[in-house]
Amino acid sequence: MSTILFEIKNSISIITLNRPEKLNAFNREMSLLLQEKLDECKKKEIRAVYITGSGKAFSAGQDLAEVVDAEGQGMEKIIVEHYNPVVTKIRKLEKPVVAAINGVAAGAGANIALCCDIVVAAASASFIQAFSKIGLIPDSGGTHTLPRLIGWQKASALMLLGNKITSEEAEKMGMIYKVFSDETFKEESFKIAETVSNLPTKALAYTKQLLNISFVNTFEEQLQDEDVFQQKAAHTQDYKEGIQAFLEKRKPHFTGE
Ligand code: T3D
Repeated sequence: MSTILFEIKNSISIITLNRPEKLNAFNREMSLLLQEKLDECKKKEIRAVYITGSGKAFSAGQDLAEVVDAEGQGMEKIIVEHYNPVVTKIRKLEKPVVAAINGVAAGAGANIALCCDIVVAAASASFIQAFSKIGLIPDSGGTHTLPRLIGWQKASALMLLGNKITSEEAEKMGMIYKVFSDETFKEESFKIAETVSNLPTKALAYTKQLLNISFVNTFEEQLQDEDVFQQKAAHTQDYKEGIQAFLEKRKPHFTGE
């Protein structure tokens, strides 16, 4: 069985982290395969990405058995070749990425989830910045992403203490978008992917790019960048369709063009 399952349903690529017996902990093979699959999502026909885990976890982060293996990768390779490319590819992908957190998300597993565009979780899921428990610092962009999501103080406490929080707590503090009951989670989380896959893909990509730079830009710089991207959006077919559909009082049919 592959460590990453990949399926395309309509225009949505479904990526499933698939080492359930290890709580979908990342070994080298899984990290590299995830990168490969994220690259495949650049294809024009893909208009949304849905990432989840198989079994009871989303991901327990780095496979800790692999790091003590004498034949395994050193820390430098793990960060530079496994995690940094994954989170960079997700942030740069010009498609919305929905993370559907079905169970525990720990360490790099949590921070990969949190860099996705829309993060939803099952009621029984949980999040842990597990790094401090094993003498590491939070990686996979966590020290950048988490304070921006929930504020410096809460991020600091979660990262230093390494406490497990429930998905409800994560939702309350703004770490994730929504929690669904375990019974409806699969269906509801996938509906979000379906919804975004039918929206104007290019406008969503431009929005994502603006969000990527919004915390480093000054207000004036951001206004200039909004102008640039709005001009681009205004030249898309989907913009024409959006206006036409509004004037004709019908539902728009966006194609991603
Ligand atoms: O060098 C580097 O490490 C650099 C990279 C850093 C990136 C990182 O992600 S560092 C953080 C790594 N992750 C962790 O520290 C989390 C470790 N896991 C846990 O704390 C707990 O397993 C969980 C809180 C995630 C879940 O707890 P629980 O009680 O639901 O499950 P469990 O019984 O602990 O785990 C079930 C099995 O999965 C168990 O195997 P077994 O005994 O049934 O054969 C356990 O050993 C295995 N497992 C869980 N997490 C990992 C793992 N195996 C390898 N690596 C793991 N990360």
